[in-house]
Amino acid sequence: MQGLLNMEGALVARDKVGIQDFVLLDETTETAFMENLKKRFDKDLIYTYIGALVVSVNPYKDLDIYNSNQMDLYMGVNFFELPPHIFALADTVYHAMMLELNNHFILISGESGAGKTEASKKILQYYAACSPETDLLTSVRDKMLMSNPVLEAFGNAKTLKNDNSSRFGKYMDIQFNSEGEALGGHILNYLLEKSRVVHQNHGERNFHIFYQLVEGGEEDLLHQLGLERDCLYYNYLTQGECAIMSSINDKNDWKTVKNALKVIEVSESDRTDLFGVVASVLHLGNVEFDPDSRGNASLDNNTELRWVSTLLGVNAQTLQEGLTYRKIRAQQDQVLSPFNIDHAIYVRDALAKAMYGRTFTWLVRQINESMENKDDTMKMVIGLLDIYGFEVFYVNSFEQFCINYCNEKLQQLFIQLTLKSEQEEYEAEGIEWEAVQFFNNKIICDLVEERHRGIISILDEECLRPGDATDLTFLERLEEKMGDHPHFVTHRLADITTRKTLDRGDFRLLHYAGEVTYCVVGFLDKNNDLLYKNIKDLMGQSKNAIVREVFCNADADSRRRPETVATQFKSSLLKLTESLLAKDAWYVRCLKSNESKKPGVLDEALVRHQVKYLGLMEHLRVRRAGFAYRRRYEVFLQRYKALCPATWPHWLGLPMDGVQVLVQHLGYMPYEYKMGRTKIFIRHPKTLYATEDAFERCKHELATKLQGKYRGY
Ligand code: AD9
Ligand code: MG
Repeated sequence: MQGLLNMEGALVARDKVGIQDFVLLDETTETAFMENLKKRFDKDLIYTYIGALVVSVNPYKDLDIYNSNQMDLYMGVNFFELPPHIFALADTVYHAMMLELNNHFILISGESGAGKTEASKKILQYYAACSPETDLLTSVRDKMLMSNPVLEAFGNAKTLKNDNSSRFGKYMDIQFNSEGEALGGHILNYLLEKSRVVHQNHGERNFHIFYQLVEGGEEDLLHQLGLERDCLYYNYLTQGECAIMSSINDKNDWKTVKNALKVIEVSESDRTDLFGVVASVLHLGNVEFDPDSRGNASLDNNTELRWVSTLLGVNAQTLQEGLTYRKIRAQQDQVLSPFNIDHAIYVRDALAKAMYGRTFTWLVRQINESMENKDDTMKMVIGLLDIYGFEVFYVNSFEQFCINYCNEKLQQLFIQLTLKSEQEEYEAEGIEWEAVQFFNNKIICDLVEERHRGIISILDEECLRPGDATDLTFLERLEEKMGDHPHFVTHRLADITTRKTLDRGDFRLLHYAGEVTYCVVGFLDKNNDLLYKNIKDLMGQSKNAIVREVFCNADADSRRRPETVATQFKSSLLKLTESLLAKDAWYVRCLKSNESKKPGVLDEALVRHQVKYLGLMEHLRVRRAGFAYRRRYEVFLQRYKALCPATWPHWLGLPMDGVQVLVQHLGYMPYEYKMGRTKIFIRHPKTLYATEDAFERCKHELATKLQGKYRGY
């Protein structure tokens, strides 16, 4: 499958619509690559292959290529027989799984707004469409599909890069039995960007669900939740100054989400509690503190606070105390230590973030329970990885640091697997080959994650250090320990290395995908993610079942200091990588066509940059430097045996010997090919073109002869 193209299609198509597989380009230059990509994009052909890898360019317009006819067209058809498509990949992975009876995963990568989530939805839809129509399978299928609108409502938001940006990472296993029927699914979620609940940058929104509820919620529901039908009324919804967006239909989306929650079997009472949490967060955001005579935070008879206490079923007085005082044990007595206003706001926001973040995890658990494969016949999985893409904003904080670190890890995985698998195949087949130089981003992964020396370790040390640790002391530690690292820059070195100045509170990382300047403000707090015990205890007694559950369970062992956010994230990525390495990998590389989300516009400089950092040229060179094509002897012989009298119509010896006779007859020069243990390896596509042309002529002659024969009858 990974080898031969349907040459007929490719040759005919060559000039009109560009080449369907970059491996077939005459030259492997970036210019040739870009020309081909653009030629195809201008014809709305957004998919092109590099061997079995799918390159996808975001068209920013709806193309009629995902309908059920198209799905039918691609089902069970050889990868290269039809024009490149995400369905062709989905189908091929499925058939590889059925043939080899093993586990696979599809890694979808690309920067924010490149089309990863859309691609992953298309793949899921394809598998859903493949599955037979029995009651059980239909119900599992619907749940898998409906998990998307729910998770997107709670986990996606408008950012400057993408109106529907994933603010959490998602890995989904689709589980199949040995008959190839999809029996269930399981989702792992990674680090939700909780800070968005309480703060959004200009031009960005909070998570979709808040606007959906306020805009679309039924009158009596809003009444019950004490909400106004006005997004502008809520502090947590208006900081980005774009609560209402013409490109997003919150009212309609609300209906979809409500229906989807029913499909994934969230009970009526859980739905009530869930909306209760969403509404409580909105009310909390409107809780404002007044200074008392000493300038400390006070809250008297606050309506919003009363709503929070009603919706969560917690004592209003205790909640008020929790937001304005801290109880400190001094010898035998308890002393109340009042908060100043900033501190009270900090505690309020911490509660809102914790409540929302934990509820999101609860929701993923619900979805998993509903998609669980109850019948114990699961044999194989296809995993879909759709994680937040690399992002660079004007101001980048802890969240971008985590997101971009995650993208470094995925790039590292891609490098390991593509190089590894290629080398392994040559080794297994006993073929010598010439290695292609890659930029190996391991050095950046190490810079971030190395034990005791990486940025995360230094951050953790500062978080744990008693006394005067601040974001700035963290930056000083970084400067001490990383000062001369080639991918790390601070203001002291900025002028020399990049000739760009940096503020005192910034550091810059030279990521594989470009340089990003991070502002350290908030790093320690966000990494610690602390919530006072009295607030946690209060939430653990909530009458809202979801809140009670998520605050009781999560902190069962409250004596141990919880792992920091970055360390938890690092461990979860490590676990993910390990689990992926045990599966067969397939890739979709998504490219963002332009920054302004315009349909049909391809910004060449922007796309060229992505092609570069995603390593697409190197991948292409690896596919060709070695050998562009490889095919099992049996298959090669079967296709071309008519070209040689000694192999036509039957070759009775070993397929390998037959291929040797055949290629000698065709005049292949020794440097053009190599004979492996089970496959023939052909160095350059041109050799294959010539063979394919000869095959075409031969077919034509045969057909003419046959026609003549029939005419003679
Ligand atoms: V992020 O890292 O989550 O911020 P993604 O997931 O890479 O990002 P997404 O799939 O959400 O990007 O795509 C962004 C937008 O581009 C979508 O909302 C669509 O409007 C548009 N898009 C992406 N892919 C396609 C497509 N195949 N056809 C049409 C598309 N529009
Ligand atoms: Mg996404």
